[in-house]
Amino acid sequence: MKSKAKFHLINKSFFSSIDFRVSKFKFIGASLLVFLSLITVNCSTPPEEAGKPNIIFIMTDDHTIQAMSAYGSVINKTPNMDRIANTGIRFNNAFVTNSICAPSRAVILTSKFSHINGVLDNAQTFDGTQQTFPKLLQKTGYQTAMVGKWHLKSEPTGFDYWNILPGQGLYYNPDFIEMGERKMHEGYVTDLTTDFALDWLEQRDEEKPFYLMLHHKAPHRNWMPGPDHLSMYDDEEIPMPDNFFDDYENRGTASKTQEMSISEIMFPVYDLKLLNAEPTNGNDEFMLKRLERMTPKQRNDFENAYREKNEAFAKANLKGEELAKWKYQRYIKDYLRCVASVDDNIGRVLDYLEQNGLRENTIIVYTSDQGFYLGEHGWFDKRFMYEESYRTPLLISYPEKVKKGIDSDAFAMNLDFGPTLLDYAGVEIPEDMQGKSLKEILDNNGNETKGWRQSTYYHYFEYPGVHAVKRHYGVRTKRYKLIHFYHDIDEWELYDLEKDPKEMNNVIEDLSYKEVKMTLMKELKELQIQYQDSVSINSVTSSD
Ligand code: SGN
Ligand code: CA
Repeated sequence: MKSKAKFHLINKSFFSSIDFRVSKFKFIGASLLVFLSLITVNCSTPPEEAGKPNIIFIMTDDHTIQAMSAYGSVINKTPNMDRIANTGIRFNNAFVTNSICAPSRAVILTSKFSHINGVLDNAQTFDGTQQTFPKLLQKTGYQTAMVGKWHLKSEPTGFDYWNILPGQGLYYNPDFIEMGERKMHEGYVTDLTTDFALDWLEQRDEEKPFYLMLHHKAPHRNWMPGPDHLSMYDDEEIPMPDNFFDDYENRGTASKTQEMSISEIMFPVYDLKLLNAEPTNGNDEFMLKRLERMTPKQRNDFENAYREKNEAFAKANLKGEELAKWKYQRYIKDYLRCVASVDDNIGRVLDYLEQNGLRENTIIVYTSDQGFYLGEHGWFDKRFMYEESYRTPLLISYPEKVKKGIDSDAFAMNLDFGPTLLDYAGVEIPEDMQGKSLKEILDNNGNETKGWRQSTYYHYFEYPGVHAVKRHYGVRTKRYKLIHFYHDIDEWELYDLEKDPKEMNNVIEDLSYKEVKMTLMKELKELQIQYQDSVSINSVTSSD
């Protein structure tokens, strides 16, 4: 207003200087505009204009690509996960470095292999003072939150807000620890985790970009379905993998001595929901305690859902293969029911983003802490470097910058998540991070860029331990996989994934693969040097 008045006061006698004054006014006006727009950028420009995307990192526990329609599942549909895939990229070859929960989480946070970040197995405590990518995002102005399963024993660091499940967490009426304070919440864990994440989004500072880690407990063992999915799949028979009755011929000792067999290892009450069976061990007792923790309605609905089916099972008196098939159906249906609840809740998050105009400028990552066996080789659980548990789902959507509905065969690793998100946030990627930013693959519409990695390295440590999977490390290329099982054995396995995608035939002794074997041994050593995994370099050298 003031400058406008001043402009009208310009006297004719100053005519000669009008041009100068007008341009001066223009200059002042323009400066004012620049100043005002700068203020606007600082105060109310949505993050997209400030160039920083919002990020939601959604991770499930033990969800595998065989149970995702985006990956061609023949056993279920996950329409909301498809919404992420259809608005972004699907990685066809995403792998973990150590297929187990806490280690995988530590790898993701640090972008460093387990032998460097210190979490080799589920028993170790994460050193939260070390560098993590959420800390780096927080330092550059992101508001950060971590909601759901954490499992790293130490308290989360690098988050403005955290609300986590203690340990593995419970499916019904779980405790959560919110910023150090432990409280029980009534409800189903997948719904509650989503509620807390949406509550945090709702109260966030809209002037700043956000980074949210939304970590579901589901579909982890013991696969307790939520109230909305208790009778889903009741009238269906889920197809079984054709190698369910694997006899492990042509494989090594590790496959024969594992304890992950659906037909042999599952506990009657805890895993199979034979709720009136005699408890056989601590897990079964634990399951009965979990029922007591439910509200009368929750318990009633849960018990009713299994009653008739369990009565029919008791009458049938199944034995041998028929019993194994029944166990598979019970297991897979409960697993898929848990997945269905995750999928519904992902839908709630996507709806929230859409309704609040946040979808375009929010990067959504969907992944799991590792893959899982859904009856392949007769197994449940993970740990092995075999395909089903070595792979992990990876979908990334970023409608504003990433082409929709594409896929990529490039080798991605969970080690890459941190560098990728830092890259998108415009934060320098620290040199000691061992992963690579996937942004260059996304920018290249999913096509491999020059010099992109052609092999991945793996190392699993939790042995002796639950499920008895022996320690091993290995290398995978596009066509082959070489694994060394060590510690209390010294056995090598080699698979030709093109001829034998289900890894049923170890060709390590086959002379026609001699050269392949030599090349892979060399590659393995190089990767161990690159990733500084010194313990195993020695063991490779000694058994070479
Ligand atoms: C528990 C489960 C195992 C599972 C580990 C690790 N047993 O010990 O089946 O492999 O967790 O899972 S249970 O009887 O307690 O359910 S992880 O995903 O956390 O690594
Ligand atoms: Ca897991």
